[in-house]
Amino acid sequence: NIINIEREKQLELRRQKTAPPPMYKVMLNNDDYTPMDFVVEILQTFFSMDTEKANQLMLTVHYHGKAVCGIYTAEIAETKVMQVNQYSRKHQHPLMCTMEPAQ
Ligand code: TYC
Repeated sequence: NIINIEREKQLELRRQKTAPPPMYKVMLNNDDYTPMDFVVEILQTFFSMDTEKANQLMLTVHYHGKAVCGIYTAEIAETKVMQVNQYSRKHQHPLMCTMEPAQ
């Protein structure tokens, strides 16, 4: 019946509106040239990590090739990637920050 169909449409719209947005991992990638101290500075500045957490994550990247710095909505992840890569280029380091879907 028409009432139930309309009610189901409403419920489906509400489900879509309240669905969590897609999330993205922001990754730091290893390279042979970027100084360790600069990577630690990046993690403190752009990802609000304390010294110990930043050093840990930097070493994870150094030994394993990459690591997740944080998980964000698309817009925030894109901004982090841009800011980190711009800041690295400005200081003439090849450090690469990238993003990928979290799920
Ligand atoms: N491998 C770099 C070195 O030995 C350090 C480094 C760590 C570079 C993490 C990039 O994302 C990175 N100086």
